[in-house]
Amino acid sequence: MTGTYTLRILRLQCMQSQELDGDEPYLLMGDQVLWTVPEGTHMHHHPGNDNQFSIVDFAAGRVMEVNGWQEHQDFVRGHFVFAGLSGQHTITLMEADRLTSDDVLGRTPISERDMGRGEIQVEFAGDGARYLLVYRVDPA
Ligand SMILES: [Ca+2]
Repeated sequence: MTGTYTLRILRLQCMQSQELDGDEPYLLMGDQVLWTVPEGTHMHHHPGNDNQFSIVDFAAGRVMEVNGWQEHQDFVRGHFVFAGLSGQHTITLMEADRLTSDDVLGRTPISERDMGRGEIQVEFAGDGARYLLVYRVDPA
């Protein structure tokens, strides 16, 4: 098990938000923050205003809002592609809370065993929320 691989994080979809007005999720690899919901916005399964979106498309840099796809603010192209990884890494979806400690919504291990599986969908269902993370693992 000495191969290296490339992880591409493709999409994050909110199927059920934890909070009525939407969540403040963020993604970690190990303890490194990969992505965090833009300031002042929330993820919600049924966006009702311009501050809410249901899907992040990390490949195209857009989010699904109430009026359809919109540009992801402060998007950095290529930021969600991680080449030359080896061994096992853990992706964690967290949900930030202002008054209490942040919630872990779910975790998934990434390794070279995921190569060649195409788009991998993992459902995170923790603390009353339900999210779908889509990624792929390719040879480095
Ligand atoms: Ca929250």
